[in-house]
Parts: sequence; C-alpha cells; structure tokens
Amino acid sequence: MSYRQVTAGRERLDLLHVLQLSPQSKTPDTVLEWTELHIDSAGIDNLPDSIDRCKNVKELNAASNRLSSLPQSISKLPHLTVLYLSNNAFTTFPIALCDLTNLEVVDLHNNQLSDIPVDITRMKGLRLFWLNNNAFTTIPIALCDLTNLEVLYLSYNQLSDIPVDITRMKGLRIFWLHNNAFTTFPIALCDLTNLEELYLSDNQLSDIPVDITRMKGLRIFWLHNNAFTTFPIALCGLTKLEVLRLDNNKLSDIPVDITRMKGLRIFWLNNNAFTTFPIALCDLTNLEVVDLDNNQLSDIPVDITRMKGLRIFWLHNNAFTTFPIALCGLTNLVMLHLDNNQLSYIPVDISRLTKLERLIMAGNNITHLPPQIRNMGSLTDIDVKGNPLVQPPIHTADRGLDAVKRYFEALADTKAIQSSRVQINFLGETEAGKTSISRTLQLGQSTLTTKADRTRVVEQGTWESDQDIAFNINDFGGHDVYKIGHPIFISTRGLVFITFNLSKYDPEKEGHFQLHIGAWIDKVQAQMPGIQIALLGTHLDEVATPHAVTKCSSITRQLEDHASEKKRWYQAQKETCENKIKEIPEAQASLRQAYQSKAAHLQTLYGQIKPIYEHIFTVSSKTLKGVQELRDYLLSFARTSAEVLPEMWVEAAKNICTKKIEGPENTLGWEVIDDLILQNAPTSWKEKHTQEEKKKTICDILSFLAHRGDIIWFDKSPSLMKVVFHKQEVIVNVLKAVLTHDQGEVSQKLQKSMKITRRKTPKIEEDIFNRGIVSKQAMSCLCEPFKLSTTEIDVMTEMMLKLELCYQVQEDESLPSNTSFHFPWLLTEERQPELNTKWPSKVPPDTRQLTLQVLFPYKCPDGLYEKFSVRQHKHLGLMKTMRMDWKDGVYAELEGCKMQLTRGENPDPVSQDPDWVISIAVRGSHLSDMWRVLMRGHHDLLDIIKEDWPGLSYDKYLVCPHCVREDSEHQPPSTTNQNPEVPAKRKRYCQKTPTLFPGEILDQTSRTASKPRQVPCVNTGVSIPADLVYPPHLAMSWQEGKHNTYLSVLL
Ligand SMILES: Nc1nc2c(ncn2[C@@H]2O[C@H](COP(=O)(O)OP(=O)(O)O)[C@@H](O)[C@H]2O)c(=O)[nH]1
Ligand SMILES: [Mg+2]
Repeated sequence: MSYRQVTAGRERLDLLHVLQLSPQSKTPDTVLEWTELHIDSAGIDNLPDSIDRCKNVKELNAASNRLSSLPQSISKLPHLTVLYLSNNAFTTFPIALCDLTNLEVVDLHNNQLSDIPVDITRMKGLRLFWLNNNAFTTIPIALCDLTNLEVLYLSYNQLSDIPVDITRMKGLRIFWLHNNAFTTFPIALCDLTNLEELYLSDNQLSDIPVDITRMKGLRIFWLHNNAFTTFPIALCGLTKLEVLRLDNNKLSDIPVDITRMKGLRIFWLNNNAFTTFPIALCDLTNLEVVDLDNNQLSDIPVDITRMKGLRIFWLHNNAFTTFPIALCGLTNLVMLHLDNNQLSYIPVDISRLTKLERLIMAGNNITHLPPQIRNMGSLTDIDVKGNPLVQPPIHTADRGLDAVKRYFEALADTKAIQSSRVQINFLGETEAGKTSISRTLQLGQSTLTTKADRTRVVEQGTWESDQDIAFNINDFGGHDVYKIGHPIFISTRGLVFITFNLSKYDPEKEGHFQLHIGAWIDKVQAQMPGIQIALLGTHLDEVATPHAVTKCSSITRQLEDHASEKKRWYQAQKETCENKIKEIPEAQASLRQAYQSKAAHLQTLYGQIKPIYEHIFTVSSKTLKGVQELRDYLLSFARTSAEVLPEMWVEAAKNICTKKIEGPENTLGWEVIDDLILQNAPTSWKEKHTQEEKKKTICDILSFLAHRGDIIWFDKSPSLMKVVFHKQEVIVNVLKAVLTHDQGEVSQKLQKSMKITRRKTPKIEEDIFNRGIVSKQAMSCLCEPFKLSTTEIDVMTEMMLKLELCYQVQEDESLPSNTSFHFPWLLTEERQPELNTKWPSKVPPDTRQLTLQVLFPYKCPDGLYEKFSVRQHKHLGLMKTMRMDWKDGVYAELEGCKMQLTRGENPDPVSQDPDWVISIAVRGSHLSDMWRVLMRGHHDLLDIIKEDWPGLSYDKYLVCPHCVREDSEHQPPSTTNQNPEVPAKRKRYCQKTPTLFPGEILDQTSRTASKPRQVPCVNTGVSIPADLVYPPHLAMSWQEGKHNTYLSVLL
C-alpha cells in the first residue's frame, strides 16, 4: 500500500463511471492509489456508486455540483476524514455519512438543510462541521451530542434561540452564529465554558446578560452589526477577552468599568455614534489596535498618551478639522489612519512618532507636508492621495515616500520656488485659428499664419510670463494620428482650448455646434474626464460685437444642453441599474453587487467630469482684441496650480524646455539629460549623494515633468526610460508616417529610400496596405526623412509596441531582422472567405458558442478595437499561424477553443447613428476552457476602456448560446420579440433578437449564494443550463475586508 499523496481531479470521473458499469471488475491500482479526489464543479447530479472503489481516499471534494443525495456506498470509505459538499442541492442530510465514524471535517455549507437526523451521533470523530448558509430555523438537538465537535458553523441560517442541550457540547471551542435572527442573547451559550471564540455579529441583539461572565475562556467575541445603543456592561466581566468587535452599532459612550477588561488587545468601535472620544479607553493600557473609523470625533484628549500599548489606530472618516496633537504622544504607534477628515496640515511633532511605519492621510485638505518627514526613519509608507498638495507636488507624493524624502532633501539644499508651468493645448477643426493665436501669445504681437504654415501636425512653443510662471503651448493640426489618443501628448493637469472660428460659426446651422465644439468636448472628456476645457472663438475682428455676443450666448445655451444631455444619459443608466437591483432575488447577492458597483462607477464617472469653463473667450489674432483677457485667465490658472519646487527642479525644467525650441536633437539621451538636470544643482547637494541617488532624483524630476506635460517619458519601461521625447513633433511625425493610409505617400518614401531595391517595393507596399504588416526594414525606410538614429527608431518602435499600436511577430527565430510589426490600424482587407471552413456562420453540431457583445452608443471609440486586437496577441504567443486578421476582425485558435473578435455597426434603419458593437465569440466543446478565454477577452477589453477611455459609456450583454444556435439553424427568423433585456434601439432593427443576459454577470467577484441551475431563455421560452450563462467562479469567501486581514496578522 502506498502512502504517497495522490490527487485525482475531475477528469478521473470517467474512470469511476466505467467502473460503475461493471461492478464485478477489479479496481485498477491507480484508483487505489488516490488519497485525494477532487470532483468539485464537475456539473454532476450524483456521485457514482463506484465511489467505494477509492478505498484509500482521505479527502473528497465534491463541492459545487448539483448533488442532493449520496450513494450508500460512500460509507465504505474507511479512511475518509475530510469531505467537502458545499454548494450543492441537499435538502436532507445524507444519512450514509453517519456510518463514517472517522470523518473529522464535513463541509455542507450552502445547501438547503433544515434538520439533522439523530444517527449523526455515531459520527464520533467529527471535529469541524460547516452548516452555514442553510435553512435551519432551530438548532437540531442531535447536534448537541457531538461532544467531540470543536468548531461549528451555523451562520447564515434563521436561528433565533439555542436549546439548553447545547451545554452537552463540551468540546466546542469555536462557534459561528453570525447572520441569524437572534433578538435576545441565547443564554444557554453561557454554560459553554470551553468556548474560546463566539461570533454573533449580524443579529439584532441589544443587551448581554451578566451570565456571560461564566464564559471564562472567551478570547474572541464578535458583536458587530447588532442593535446596541449602550455598551453592554456585562462584557466588562470578561477579563480574558482579547478581541471585541462592537462596530456598526449605535454606541456613543463607554463606561469606566471597561478598565476591568485587562486582556483586551483589539477593539473595534468603528461605525458607531461617538462624538467625543471615550476617555475610559485611555486606561486600557494593553490595547494594541483600536478602530474608531466612521464616527464623529473632532478631538482626542491628552490622556490618550497613557495607552502605551497602542500600535494601530484607525480614525478614518471622522470630523477632525485640526490634527489631534495628543496623537503625537503615542510613541509606540506603528500605523495611523486619519484619512477622510478635514485636516489642513500635519504638525511638525509627527516626527515624535519614531516607530510609525504607515501614515494614511488621504482625502484631507493638506497642502504642505512637514519637511521633518524625511527624518522619520521607520516610516515606509505615506498615503496622501486626494489632498491639494503643493509641497511636494501631488505627482511626487504619488511616487512614494522615498521620492518625497528626496524632494525634501533637495529643498534643504536649494531655494524653494512657487513655480508653475502650464501646458496649453489648442484643439479644433483646421483653419480655426489655432496656430495664429498660439504664435500671437508666444510673441506678444499679432501673428497671422499664411497657407504655407499649415502643414505641420503639431507645433510647440513656450511662453514665459515671469520667472516662475511659464507655459508650454501645443498647437495640434488636424490629423488622424491623434485618434490614437491625445492622452500621450496632453497632460491632465493642462488646459484644453477648443478653438473655433467665431466669424464662420453659424448658430442656426444644424450640426455646427456638434462639429466645431460638441464632438471635441465629447472626445476630450471621454479620454480625460478631469481636464479643464475652455472655449476660444477666433477672428473676433471679423465679427461685429453684437453678433459675437449673440453667437456666444447661443453657444452657452448649447453647452448647457450638451451637459444636461450627458447628465440625463448617466442618470438613465443609473436608474436602469437600480431597477435591475430591485428585480434581482435576494439570493443572487453577487449579481446585485455587480450592478451596485456599476451604478457606483457611473456615479464616479459622472462626478469626474470637470465642467467647461463658464466664460467663452473671444480673440482676434489680428487686432489683439480679447488677447489680454485670455492672458489674464492663463496667468490666474497658472497661479492656482503653482507648486513649491526646489530651485534645481525649476532650472532643470527650464533647461529641457529650452531644448524643445533651440536644440537640434530629436530626442534626449541619458547623458544629455544628466547634464541638463544636474547643471544647476548646488555642489553641496552633489557631494552628498551617490550616483544611484542622483539617478533616482533625475527620475523624480523627469517623471514630474512628464506628468506636467513638459516632456514625454515612459518611466515604466527600462529600455524606453533611457530616452526623453522632448519634442512631440518627432513622435507625431513618425506615427503619422507609419499609420498613414495614403499609399502614394508611402510609395514615394519607399522609392526614395536607398535601403531597398525597386523589386521589393511592391511586396512591402502590399504587406502594409493589405495585411497591416510593417517589416523592420520598411519601418526604417518610413522614418528616413526624419533623420533618426537607429537607436531612436528602435525606441520609437518599442514605444509603438508599448502603446499597443502593433504587435511584433518574428517569423524566424534565428533572424531577428525578419521581425515585423502588425498594425490592425492599417488593415484594409475584408474577412477571408476561406475562414468559413474554420468558423462557419452556423454553429457546428458538436460545438457551443459563448458570445459577449459590448455596445457603444453611436460611435466605436477610435483605436479601442485596434488596441484590443493587439492585446490578444499576448495570449497567442509568437505563433502567427494561430491568428488571422482582417479589417474589422480577428480569428484565433487558442487553448482548445476558437475565438472570433469583430467590430461592427448594428444597422439601424430608424436612427442615423447606429450603435457600434465589439463582440467576442468563443466556440469549443469544453465549457470551462471557453469561459476562461471569454472572461480573459472581457477583462482585456474592460481594462483598455479603463486605461484609455475612463469616461466612456457602454453596455454589455451575453448572447444566449441557445439562441445563437437556433438562429443559425432556423432561417428566416420569426418576428415575435418580447425580450425585456433588449435595448429599445436594438429591438427596432433585429427581426429576431436573441435573448440577452446582462453582461454584469461577468463582473461578479464571488460565487452567488445560490446560483440557479437553469435560466430561462425568454425568447424561445425554453430553460437552458445556467453553465451557459454563468461562468464557473472561485469559491465564495466569507472573510473579507481589512479587519480579517489584520486579525490574522495579529492573532
Ligand atoms: N482676421 C483674422 N484672421 C485670422 C485670425 N486667426 C487666424 N486667422 C487666419 O485664419 C486662417 C487659419 O488660421 P490658422 O491659425 O492657421 O488656423 P489653424 O488651422 O487652426 O491653425 C489663416 O489664414 C489666418 O491668417 C484672426 O483672429 N483674425
Ligand atoms: Mg495650424
């Protein structure tokens, strides 16, 4: 007999089924070797009778199936000690278990049990018993005779009392009873004198009897989420208690008697009604952790310094307006949470907290951190997010404590300067007057462009108003290249002017507002919802003043309509979510939560949108009328965004920005940067710091400048970080050269190039324009006119890969020059007809199809599909053969599945603006593999939206696999459609719409308490297996939240 650990998985079920068919056969040795059998989530209704062949199995996991009974044969597994049966469909206790006297652990949570038979008393070995999430209304008396039971889970039932018989359970140490229906304390518990942990949270208790003091051994007691309005004084007799949770009650005071609880180490009092600090706590000198989050405290008495043992203190979300200075006397503090208060400063005395490791101050009103922070040796983490910091700049603080310390060191050695350099971005249609106003601002005199000036894609300039206030100006010409996203070029801290020609603007003309203003606002807000946008009308000299006024007030009205339409859209979406939440049954808590987070997300999205600046600026670059007003606004904007910077940072920024205009370099390499930045550093600072520290400071400064929009620099990639793009134009030109759809232009470049022969040109061209493939060689030809070095070209390509504009394919490993780059942007070919054999329109008989559709109202954001297509490549590896691309789609084979991604318009005969859809369809025969592929695609797409289009609105649906099959089988379709899930817009044009399930199903993070077995396909009226709509999920975990994490650390 082997004693090895042998785990058998789901795939071994087949073997058991074979054995079941021939009961006389000999048991194979492999089966005898198994010590663990994992057949959870296997979709079975019964365990095979042949289970008794697994003679040596000690652990059997059959959780998450559809079991409602067990075969008698299971009682013939003499070694079975651990049995998992949670998430099944038991309504009565499987009696066969009662003969398994060696069973030690039985998990039956998430079933529908309401009673336990007396035979259970035969299970003498039982130590751990999970019965939570069942349907018990009383405690089955039979349980009380399990005298060896140590841990019993009965939470999430409907218990309201406990029989005295419970006292027979002398062995019980841990008793879980939270989320039941107790309104009075079950007094019988008081005689369980061996109990060490008692969990009674989430009931409706309001008092505790004195008898509780008989529970001499109690160490952990949970009473949160009950109905206590006064502190239950009887608790004070529990002198051995170490952990007490009374959070989420309505306490406002604590009696002095509490000082008897000498053993108390961890005390949760968060979410109560304290308005003054409960001073009695100050004498609990053994307390290590106190949680007073979410109360209304505004002060802390000096007496607190007596709490010498206090290490972790939570005071999040209270009403502090000044920093409670008494805290600075708690010299043993390791962690202090004061986030979400209204503090405006951190006192210098904070440095007395020499053991402090984490200081959490997010969401206050702090503008300056004390420089003494750099002397706090134990501090490893400071969180100051969401504060209006100017010292140090927010971005520097975001880089972490070390960066903050380096900043303060630089401040110690050089002068502090209130400095501001604002990025101004002019966007708008061509000929709007962008270049003229940009140059007029820089030169301080009227500068009108001529035709010849209008070829450049971006023009940069700087304007220094005084020593400490400067502007970087970006004047963007209209070109598709910007579709890949202004965010690379525009800093969220900058200003965007949507520029339009006021003299040509016609308020009466249909669509004028949308074309010249509205569409630009939508685009900028979808990508950078927090940025400040203002409107700028040019050519003021050509408009009579009264006309200008009328036009502006018309625009103001349109702006209001535009904003309220957006608001209505968000509200409607939120209401839809809220209505859905109401409809979802209690049991599907997790789906409900998915909708709740969607509603919350919509709320945040809406909240993030910064209103357009209320005044519309009007200027003339010819007469300078209105220019002064514009300048004044720019200066005041700059002043309010000024930050305290060490002089050497300011000098570094100046040196680099000068290079934009003056230097011949396309990019700046590390040596140049090193010199530009350290040139003005004081000698004292240089002498103090090692090469490594200097490098880190340089990175801090570059990162700050990149964030502010002075330069483009990717600090996350080791190869890219060696190069600073200080001239946007260089990047833009290269992108434009590579991404252009102008075949003539490309041909010309290729023909001029010395690097390739005439014969090769047509092939290269065909590759680019039909297949979207740019070889390494073609890439360098296209870049030739810009006189870039090889390193610069490599860095640019690296950047395009990083921005996921393309993916790299190396056809021959031994030939790196054979590398090519695939740009979905460039594809013009339609779907190849030969794909129909791999992916026929009709779903093949032995195959199923899962489909996710993500719908975008009116427009598919530029570049979203392309980036998504590129991102899929990382799952496919370098093997190009697994993938076929066309203009609006990808077909790929991976992990035993076939996948087709497509982008398309949903034709809508009624509306001018049809919805756009990106769909992910997966075909295969193994559902779990198919779900994995689909879920991953879903994640990728959502991640891209989150990264690049945080303000984008979309909707998503899972298309019923049954309908997909039906649809492909029965053509032409029927016309009846009663589907409530189908958005109105879709109903109009779909002759037969498949049932759509909410895509939010995919957002559920934990297992639903009771996942349905069947779901109705509304359109056809049939029930389909839930596995086709609900992906298999991770096991539900009841332990969530910060407290449990720290609990496990501290206990
Ligand atoms: N009269 C007048 N002409 C202007 C003004 N601003 C620009 N222009 C002219 O309008 C045309 C387009 O201007 P430009 O700055 O190149 O527009 P851009 O394409 O948006 O950069 C040029 O012919 C300019 O000379 C202005 O304020 N008044
Ligand atoms: Mg221009």
